Amino acid sequence: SENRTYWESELETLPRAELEKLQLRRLNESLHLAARSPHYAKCAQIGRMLREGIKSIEQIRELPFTTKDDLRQDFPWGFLAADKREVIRLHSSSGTTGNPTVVFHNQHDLASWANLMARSLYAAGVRQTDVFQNMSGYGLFTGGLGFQYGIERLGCLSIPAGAGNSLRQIKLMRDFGTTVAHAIPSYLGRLHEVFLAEGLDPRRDTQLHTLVIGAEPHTEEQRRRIEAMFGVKAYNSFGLSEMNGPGVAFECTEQNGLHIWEDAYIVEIIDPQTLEPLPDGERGELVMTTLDRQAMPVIRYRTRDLTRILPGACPCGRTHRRIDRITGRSDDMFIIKGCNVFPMQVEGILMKLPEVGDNYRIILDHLDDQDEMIVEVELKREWFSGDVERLTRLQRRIAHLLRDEVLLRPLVRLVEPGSLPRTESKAVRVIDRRKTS
Ligand code: ADP
Ligand code: K
Ligand code: ZN
Repeated sequence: SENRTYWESELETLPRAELEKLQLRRLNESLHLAARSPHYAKCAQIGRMLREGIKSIEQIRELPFTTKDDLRQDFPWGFLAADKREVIRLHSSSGTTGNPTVVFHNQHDLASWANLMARSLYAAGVRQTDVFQNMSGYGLFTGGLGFQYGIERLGCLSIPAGAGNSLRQIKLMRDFGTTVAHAIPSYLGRLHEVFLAEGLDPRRDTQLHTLVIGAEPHTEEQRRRIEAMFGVKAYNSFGLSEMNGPGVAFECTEQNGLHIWEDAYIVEIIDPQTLEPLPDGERGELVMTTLDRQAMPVIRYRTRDLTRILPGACPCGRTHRRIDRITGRSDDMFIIKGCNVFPMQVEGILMKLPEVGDNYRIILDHLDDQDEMIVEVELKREWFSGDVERLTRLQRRIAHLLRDEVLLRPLVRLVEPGSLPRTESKAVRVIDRRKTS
């Protein structure tokens, strides 16, 4: 019924010991299935483990990792563990950089994914009575269909709006009384500008109460801004195509980390250099194993996403552990003048400043014989005025705050709102021009 706390109370609140028993049983099944694929059939460790039996979850550490390169090399059929006739959908990365990757699903897999998605949304307070507008791109990108089937499984009225076309988004929202919407965080600043340009205030002129934001890294500061702009609660949604897509980990209404669904995945955090496991609380690379996927199980996948397991229980009563928001990918760190910098460090500083708007980018360039980090910052309309002295003071202050954070003084350029390029898909925050010159 409408007022229950959990989508699946028993599974979501399973005592840890039982949850681990379930994981062990499912790991066994997943390894059996995986061994049918050409890629894992070659894996001697899996073969041995299946012969000798698995006694504890920790034994997973004896198995090799799977990387994005493995998926690329064995593209397209190498990871398929089922008869082709049984497969009913694939999602594939665009492959604009390097070879593409592909993930296959059968009936069971898609039902399981839709259920995880419904469970996630339910935990964030979404109910059957909500009108849900999905402003994510459809097609091969998993944010479209992944959400769509979850919304329908939950029973909301779904509006598959797709990405972009802000005027149409706003019209749909107002015509049908949208109460929940899903979008990437970098798009929402743009959407808000269009609301204002139309003389509308989303806090007053829509019925939105919840936004689901994800698919790209963002800071707590950016979340709070989005909540203030739209007058809603915004919940962090994490997923990746290799592990289905959205519905892997999700914030509950406590907003204190993302429950990662451990009946469907085994979660490890490793040191990305030594590859050794890290204890709860320590930040490292997230490694995941599918437990409820048949057509294409993936074992110990190195996501490259950096996070940590949050110690302690969540007041909501769910026993599935929580990960902290993703602070970046091990491969999006850049090094300039010997300093290691993550784009989210820059965002964290910028979004705390009330003068700063919602878009920025970092350019790495080779100027006058040395490498420079240039931070272009869009200001809020009311701040972008002709008062040069005031702007110069602000520019110095930003450079100073950034230097304290990243230990390198960047060149700061203050630009007009709306002047930086925008994408309808994930934001491009860093442009490295050093290699081409
Ligand atoms: P692509 O790799 O083509 O971008 P995916 O949808 O598979 O397509 O992207 C998954 C990646 O997106 C994750 O590995 C992670 O880096 C990022 N991501 C997804 N959700 C979040 C989130 N809530 N916070 C931070 N990063 C996220
Ligand atoms: K409904
Ligand atoms: Zn919780």
